[in-house]
Amino acid sequence: AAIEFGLDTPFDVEFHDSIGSTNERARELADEGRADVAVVADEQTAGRGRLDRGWSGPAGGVYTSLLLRPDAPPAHAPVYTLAAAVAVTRAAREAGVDARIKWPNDVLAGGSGERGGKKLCGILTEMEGEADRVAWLVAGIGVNANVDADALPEGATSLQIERGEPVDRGVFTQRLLETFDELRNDPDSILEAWREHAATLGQRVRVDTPGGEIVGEAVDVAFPGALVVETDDGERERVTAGDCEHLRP
Ligand code: BT5
Repeated sequence: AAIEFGLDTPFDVEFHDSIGSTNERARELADEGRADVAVVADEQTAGRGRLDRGWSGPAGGVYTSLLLRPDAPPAHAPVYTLAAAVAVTRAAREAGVDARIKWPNDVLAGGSGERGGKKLCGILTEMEGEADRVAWLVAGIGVNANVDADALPEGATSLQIERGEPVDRGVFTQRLLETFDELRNDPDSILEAWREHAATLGQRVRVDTPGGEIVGEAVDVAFPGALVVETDDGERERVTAGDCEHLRP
């Protein structure tokens, strides 16, 4: 079922009923020299997560990849993941769903509210740099929208499950794109909004980083997207990448 867009969006929207991966399509468009395109699909058959993991893409989702050409150094790429998480969270909240952000790239809802709930959305940001500048950047956003629990992996939820009825995906996607567009050139607002909606801050966390495991309390987020963790010996560490688990206190 096509997603109906009623209004103009800040991006050129390319809609697909079914596609392998919207991130792959956005890369092709990058090679063609395009910018500010949102590839949107109803179903994804070969969706990708981070670290060679997969992403289930049953029909009824909102799978979108935003192709950007920001005037920024490659090191700033993580801030676009934060912006995408904020945009999804705001659009989900406007649809009546109590969504929260889990560092670095998830949006959660429902479940056991205390630790943030189940996975509603995952984000995969990819880019290519040219010397000290981003050539193109793709923010890939997978939202379980009008999808039933039996089409999703364990630990996942959807907007439909949380609301008890389907969401208007046109309105949802429109709001997501608008919010992302408002935030994308304003890192201070991105960080501020991220803190406001974070599930991770204040939690005891274990982060698996390329350099080893870090355990402590997540106390802040820092530009361009690091999690600041206070370890048990009182040190503050900035974690730039890794998988994060919310632990019971
Ligand atoms: C992510 O990876 O969460 C990033 C997912 C990005 C998907 C979007 S869809 C549009 C664009 N095009 C793409 O091809 N990709 C992007 P990661 O943090 O590695 O989490 C992946 C894990 O989430 C999997 O190993 C599963 O455990 C779980 N998972 C898979 N599908 C899911 C779903 N639909 N809902 C919730 N969890 C899921």
